[in-house]
Parts: sequence; structure tokens; C-alpha cells
Amino acid sequence: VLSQPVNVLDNFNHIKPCKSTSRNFTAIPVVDFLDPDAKTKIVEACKEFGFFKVINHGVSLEFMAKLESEAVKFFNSPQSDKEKFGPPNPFGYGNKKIGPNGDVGWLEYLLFGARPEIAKGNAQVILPGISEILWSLVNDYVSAMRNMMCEVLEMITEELKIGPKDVLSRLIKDEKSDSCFRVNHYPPCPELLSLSGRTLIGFGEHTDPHILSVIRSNNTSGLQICLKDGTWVSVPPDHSSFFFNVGDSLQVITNGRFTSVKHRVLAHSLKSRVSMVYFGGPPLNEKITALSSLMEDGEKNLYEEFTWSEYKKSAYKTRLGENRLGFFEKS
Ligand code: GA4
Repeated sequence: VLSQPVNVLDNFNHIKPCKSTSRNFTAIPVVDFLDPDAKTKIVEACKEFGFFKVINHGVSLEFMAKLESEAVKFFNSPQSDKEKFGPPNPFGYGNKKIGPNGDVGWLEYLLFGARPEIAKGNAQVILPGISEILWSLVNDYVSAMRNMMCEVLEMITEELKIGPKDVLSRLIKDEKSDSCFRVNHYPPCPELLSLSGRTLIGFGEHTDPHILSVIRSNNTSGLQICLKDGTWVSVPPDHSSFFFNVGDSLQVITNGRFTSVKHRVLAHSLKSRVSMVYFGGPPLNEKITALSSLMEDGEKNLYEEFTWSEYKKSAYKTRLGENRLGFFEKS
């Protein structure tokens, strides 16, 4: 069992001693896209963990590495150049500050808007002024992530037998889909070496507000997920695989069958971690509510109906670790 990490940015010079043990959790569900039972495994994983890893996904490591190295170039550029893209409102470059309400983490990042543009068959990435090459790689990467996420959503639909194949994937495919993309850089923190047993928060615990998120990182550890019993477990890094997170919206759409997974990232003492995350979101005016085709006789909605725009507005008023769905739970 992992103990509570200390947020070094708040009190680096007077960290209270805290024992910290970590264990590598080996039972993270792995879904092989070539496995005929992939659908079943995805749904089981979404129910139990809200999290799974995908292998044999068909996206080349070379392609992922290219974007990673272009992102690293950006993060290695002079601070004053990076700051030209910040602070994020909501897109742009951010350093240590997360969101508008005082959250901090040991990271810097780029946030992009990522709307699909079906006609052109690519993603339309919004961050004016960013280098052509980075822009183009992000566009291609976002398209690949959107396609993969649609595949996953269609497998879920089939497995749950909840009507037309695209009942969920259409939300992400929609031209107005409010998706976004983030590249995170967690610098190493060598001070941690002399503070044995202490941990430093890279990105504080939270759930994602969206439908689904898909994350890929380099081979540096740090990502942890919270199990249903409240235990935090480390996710062994794997630069060639993708990790899917169930977001709050999918928890609502499945009326609580799927779990929006709480996760966080801890900083590493010696290695930097680079991660890229695509967040699949619906159009702003889309009503987020339990799918009627999934409800059993007499089953009640766990949540008040809201639009994605209302949920986002509410989310941006919260601190990272807050239970954002709590405001919409029916009493
Ligand atoms: C969490 C998931 C995504 O990274 C994100 C985050 C957003 C931000 O970094 O600006 C938020 C956070 C995230 C949820 C609550 C609000 C908004 C920071 C914050 C405190 C881009 C998103 O959509 O919601």
C-alpha cells in the first residue's frame, strides 16, 4: 500500500517524514486487439478498474517516438520561448500550474484543442504559432488516437449490446467533438534521492471529465491508478502500448457500470517522463446521461442530466482532486 505523497512544491524545505512503500501492480488488464475476446476484456476492465492497456494496436513505435522527440525539442527550448505559448487559456503552454484554481505539479505541458475534421480526414489542432513539424505530428497522432478510441467504443457498444454500432463513437467522430490533447513533461527531481522514501506529485490525483482518454508515455514510471478499494498501484511503464482511462462522462453514460478511474503521476528522481494524452470528448451541446438502451427495468438514473458544456464549466471551477461528479449525483 502506498502512503500519501508529499507535494514538494508546497513545502519542499520542510517535508514531514513519511514512510512510502510501493509495489508494482501486475494485474493491470491487458487487451490484445488481435484477441477475439478483446471486447469482453475491455468491458470487464472498464467495470473493475476503469483502466486497461492495449497491445497489438497497429500504431508504430517509430511514429510515437517521432512525436515524443519533437515534443522533447520543444520542452528543451529556452523558457522564454516556451512561455510565449502560455499560460494556457485553456490551450497553450503551462509550467507547474494546472487548471485555474491553484493546483500545481512537478511538470510542464502543452495543451491542444483537437477537433476532428472529417472532410480532411485529419484532426484540427488548435495552438497558433507552434512549429509546423510539431503541429503536423500532433495532427496525425490525434487522428490515430481518435480512430483507435472509436474502435474501442464500438467494441464496448457491441459487447454491451446497446444499439447502433456508433452510438458512442459518434460522440468523438462528430465534427464538433470537444476533444483535447496534452503533452506532459515531468522533469527529474534529484532532490528526491536524499529524501529517501518521499514522493513528489507530478500530476495530482483526479479523474478525467471526458468519455475516454488514451495515454502513451516513454519508459519512465510514475503513473498510478486508484483501485476500487482505495489502494494506489503503480502502472509499469511501457512505451509501446497505450493505456485507456474511463472518464466521468462514460461513467454517467453507463449509469455507473464503468468506473471513472482516479489516477495521478509521481515524479522520478533521475529520469524525465514524457506522456501524451488524447481526451475524447463529445460536442459541447451533447446531453450526457445514461443510455436508455442499457438501462434495466426500473433502473434509476444515478446522475442529473447535464450537457458536456455544463459539466466542463463546473469542472473548471473545481480543484483537481475534487469529486466533480458528486455535484450531479441524484439524492
Ligand atoms: C483533467 C483532465 C485533462 O488533463 C484536462 C485537465 C484540466 C486542465 O489541466 O486544464 C483541468 C482538469 C482536467 C480537471 C479540472 C480542472 C480542469 C484542471 C482543473 C483543475 C485538460 C481536463 O479536461 O480536465
